[in-house]
Amino acid sequence: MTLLTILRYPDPRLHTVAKPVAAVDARIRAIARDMLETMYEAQGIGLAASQVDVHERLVVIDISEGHDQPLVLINPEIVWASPETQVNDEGCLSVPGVYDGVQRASAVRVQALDLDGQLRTHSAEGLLAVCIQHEMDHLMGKVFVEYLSPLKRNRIKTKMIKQKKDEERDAVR
Ligand code: GNR
Ligand code: NI
Repeated sequence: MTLLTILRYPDPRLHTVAKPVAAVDARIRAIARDMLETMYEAQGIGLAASQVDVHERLVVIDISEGHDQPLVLINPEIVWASPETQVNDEGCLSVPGVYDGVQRASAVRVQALDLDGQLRTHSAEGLLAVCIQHEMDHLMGKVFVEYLSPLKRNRIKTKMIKQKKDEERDAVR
């Protein structure tokens, strides 16, 4: 069992654009497994490889209560998005303690390889649709706070830097 370190905003590495996964092999399966463990431990519903400093197009999601419906999306592409949009409060493991509204497509259809390298299509609405779009933004180097106003974003940045300093001070005490 390997827990990975989740990068925290405003770490510049979060803005790296991920490359496609070249082959669904043992290395990718191991990263996906570690990402799922890391996501469950952090009590998140999704995690993009970018957040653990792996810049390949891979995300894991599980919106189930029982943590028993893991979804691994490799080289995901949104092939359809509803014209209808919805504003939902979002949070992010890379921006702990911050929640704010983001407008996104209400429903999406996404094509992705699974852990067997099979191309599959998933239709999603509600929280799953939100999560898929949030994770795919990470792969493009985008964090949800970038949808907020510059004022809010700067306040968040300051809060995150202060949080980190406080933690570092606690760690040496
Ligand atoms: O755990 C998470 N919860 C969440 C809630 C609303 C909208 C999106 C998310 S994703 C987030 C985990 C995360 O940071 N994934 O990148
Ligand atoms: Ni996130």
